[in-house]
Amino acid sequence: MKKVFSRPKSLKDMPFHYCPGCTHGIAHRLVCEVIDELDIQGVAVGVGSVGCSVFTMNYFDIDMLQGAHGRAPAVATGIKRVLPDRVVFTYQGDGDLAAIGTGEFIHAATRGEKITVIYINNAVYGMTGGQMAPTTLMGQRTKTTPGGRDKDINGFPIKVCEILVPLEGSAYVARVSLHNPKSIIQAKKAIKKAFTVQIKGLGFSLVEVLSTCPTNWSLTPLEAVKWLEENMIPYYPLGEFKTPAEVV
Ligand SMILES: Cc1ncc(C[n+]2csc(CCOP(=O)(O)OP(=O)(O)O)c2C)c(N)n1
Ligand code: SF4
Repeated sequence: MKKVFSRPKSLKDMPFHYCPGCTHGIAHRLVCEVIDELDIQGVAVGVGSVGCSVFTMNYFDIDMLQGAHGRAPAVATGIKRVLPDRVVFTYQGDGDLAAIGTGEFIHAATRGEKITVIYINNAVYGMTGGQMAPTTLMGQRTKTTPGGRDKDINGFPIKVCEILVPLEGSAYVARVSLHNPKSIIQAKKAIKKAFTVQIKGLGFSLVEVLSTCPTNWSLTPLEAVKWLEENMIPYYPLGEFKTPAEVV
């Protein structure tokens, strides 16, 4: 019988703890498929963040460390400088990366650290119960913006990719989404490119992955992917913002 589905080698046989319809699990699988295809399971080192994805070390069958909240790029920098032959990446939520960790990713990028950041943007703090994140959309209701995000009170949502593009140390910057199969295939291509940029020693790479949080958006899984497509993509346009000539 033809085998049509199997688990990536680098993804442990362990049920995800994520809520139904959460796309963290898809993002995990894509990272592991890329690790397998690039044959880097033995040299890949992941740095987990604090947030719903805090248990990444339970899922990725590679060397994993846990950074303090927001500090994963600093931890990854240390690992990569000591062990330059490793392929080092962080896996961070938007609260982790774009709130408490704002200084970390910007400085890692501007230094041109040869690390890869997988940045999961679900427009909310998932783990702590749905408070506003720096990425929460204008008008979006959260636990701390019950009347909707208001620019006069909360400011504007942060566009991480657009911040990184002008920095000379950033080599590859892309934004992808997980709302349908076509976009998932594109997301995997971007993650593979980001790792390839690191392997070729070309500098800092980041892939922003638009993700769902049906639980804190108070939507069903199906409504959540539609909400992402209709509300997040217009504000966070998809695409490759910066690609080195060496990696087309
Ligand atoms: C120093 C510190 N401040 C605050 C927290 C509380 N905290 C834990 S996870 C989190 C936000 C997580 O949101 P995000 O990074 O968007 O990830 P998600 O849960 O949505 O995947 C916060 C504020 C903490 N653990 N440590
Ligand atoms: S709270 Fe949101 S981000 Fe966290 S596991 Fe549930 S759906 Fe995913």
